Amino acid sequence: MSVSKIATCFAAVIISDFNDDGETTIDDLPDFLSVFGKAAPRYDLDGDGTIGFGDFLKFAEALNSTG
Ligand SMILES: [Ca+2]
Ligand SMILES: [Ca+2]
Repeated sequence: MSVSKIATCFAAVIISDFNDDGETTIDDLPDFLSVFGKAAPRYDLDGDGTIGFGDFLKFAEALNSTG
């Protein structure tokens, strides 16, 4: 695995670690849902300005990548 690929993986996990416990798990989902449909940059994983389904997909990806 290349260094840049590892860095990308790592960033994806950190950005979706909403409860700051160091990893993306199902425990981060309640925090995410609490801002669904609102403007919350911390949770805006796809960068479109609001929290929506696109962000949920990114979260699900990060969840999968952590196994
Ligand atoms: Ca977490
Ligand atoms: Ca978004």
